Amino acid sequence: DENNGLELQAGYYSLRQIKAATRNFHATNKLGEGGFGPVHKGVLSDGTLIAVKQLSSKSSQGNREFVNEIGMISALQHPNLVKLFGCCIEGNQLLLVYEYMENNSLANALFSSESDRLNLDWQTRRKICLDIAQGLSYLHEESTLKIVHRDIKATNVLLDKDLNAKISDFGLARLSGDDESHISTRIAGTIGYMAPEYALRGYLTDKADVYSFGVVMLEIISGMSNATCIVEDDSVYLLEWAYVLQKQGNLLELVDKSLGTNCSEEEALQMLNLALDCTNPSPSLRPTMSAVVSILDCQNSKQV
Ligand code: ACK
Repeated sequence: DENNGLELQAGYYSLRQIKAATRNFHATNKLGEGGFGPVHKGVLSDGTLIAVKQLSSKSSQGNREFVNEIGMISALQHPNLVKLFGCCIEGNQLLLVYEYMENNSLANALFSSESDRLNLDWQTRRKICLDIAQGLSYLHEESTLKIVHRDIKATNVLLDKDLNAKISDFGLARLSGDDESHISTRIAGTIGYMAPEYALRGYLTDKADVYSFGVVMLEIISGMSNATCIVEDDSVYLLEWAYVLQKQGNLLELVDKSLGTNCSEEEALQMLNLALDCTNPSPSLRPTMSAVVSILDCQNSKQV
């Protein structure tokens, strides 16, 4: 039934297949630590590259998030969401199998040490913003399930070989339901990316994702991580600094210096102001993700 959004579209893998693909979770195939546990790279017998997420801690919370992720992502299909190929539940192993994203996370591309960092030009950065916005707009408005991701941040955006951006990590995603809002009893997300009304009062709507998206946009434009942004010996969140610069009329100071003349000041200002609109303290004054898509789409097509 096509309208049954919860139908499992993903496949099933045996532990034997996964062990063969990852050379028994060999250390050299380890991509990193995810929210649940380690993530390994693998190659299936037909040559398809995969990323395997393993649930290591056996906490009930971890289990819940893991099962939540399977349920959510298997019902979702969009070019800007990381594709779940399938899962493996065998013995005490819980594994999720994803398409492999050659260029790892956006955080890695922007903030890692010199050798690992990618040189992303302005056009690519703008396209990455548009990709994330399209993925979120789908989650909020177009998917059969209306979903709030709740943990949008640069580490949860992955880049494929052509630098297309896709949203990953649906462990904390929630159905936004029919009513406008929902008061959460357990606040989960990442400090520095969480919308104030959600962090302080548990008030959760899709506008919480819009806020996190605004923070990620600032990171993309500045090449600085929100969590570790250091300004003049003080540790200040990138977002706070952006508001100070906006007041002083110096917002352009935020633009990554390595971009040089690669972007026009007018366009950079438009993007920076859009990012700050997304982080408006009042959720109702933030744009919807589909409005953000229209604005970015328009800029993107002017250039190409
Ligand atoms: O920034 P990274 O190198 O990219 O480190 C994290 C790590 O695993 C823990 O999440 C990487 N990762 C996660 N999912 C994938 C995937 N589908 N393809 C490639 N790398 C992935 C992520």
